[in-house]
Amino acid sequence: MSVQKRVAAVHDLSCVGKCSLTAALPVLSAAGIEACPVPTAVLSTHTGDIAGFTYHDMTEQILPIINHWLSLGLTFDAIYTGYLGSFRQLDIVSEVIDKLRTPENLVIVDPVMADNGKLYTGFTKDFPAGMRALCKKADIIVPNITEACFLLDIPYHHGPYDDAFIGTLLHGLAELGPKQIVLTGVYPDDGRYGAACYDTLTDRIDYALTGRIDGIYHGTGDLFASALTAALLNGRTLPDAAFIAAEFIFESIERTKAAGTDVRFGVNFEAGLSKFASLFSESV
Ligand code: PXL
Repeated sequence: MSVQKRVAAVHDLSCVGKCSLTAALPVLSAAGIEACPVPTAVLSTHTGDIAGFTYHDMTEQILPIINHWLSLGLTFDAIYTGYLGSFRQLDIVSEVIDKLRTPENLVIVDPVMADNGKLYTGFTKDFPAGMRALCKKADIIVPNITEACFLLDIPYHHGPYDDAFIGTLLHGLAELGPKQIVLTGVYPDDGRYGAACYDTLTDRIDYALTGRIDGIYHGTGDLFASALTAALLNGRTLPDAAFIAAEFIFESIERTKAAGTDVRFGVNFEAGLSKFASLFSESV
């Protein structure tokens, strides 16, 4: 048995909605990884299409949490960041990366800020420029198409997306600095949906596609990035990890669509966790 992997997961805690930490922690745990949360904020729900959510900022706690961990001599196999609510948090999380980074560990930045052509509630037009700076520090970034367009300051359009457009986004994002990019929300036609991966070392683009189910399903970007991180830390290649994550999300959406539940409250990924865990049962 190998030494258990440990991840610092820097996201908000939306108590209802199955996104950010409530997605990251169970998915990483199911894959045998110790997931250590750094909550950036505590909300009653996520902010998408839900009025009246509460929001408690946790900015002042972030560096004290990290400093305590460092004083204990803890090390992390990955630093995985998601939803950050302010420019100050972007600066602080950049400092967190500097503090926790080692020559061996992986820095995965999910530049959570937008979807379906629009910035999320509460994000200002200048936020993508700040997020661009954080992406420079990442080994891997996991934007959706809308976030990619905001990061590159190019106009968003609905899909289907051809290879040329996907290639332009992936190459543009690589110029920001990360070594690997996994672009989500990619669909070459109405029947297929998933991600496109670009590895700057091999200069290869690989697609990880499943079937396509119409609709907007909250939290699936966070679930995808969490499953990707879990698979990578279990030694999978980038395209294999992207495919594992794409299939995990597709099956979660399929289940949710069949159940007919309110999609604002997230997808049923929990029923897929034991299958997901079984993919890694030999490596943990
Ligand atoms: O799923 C991304 C996300 C994360 N955290 C919060 C959000 C959203 C998307 O709306 O509101 C608080």
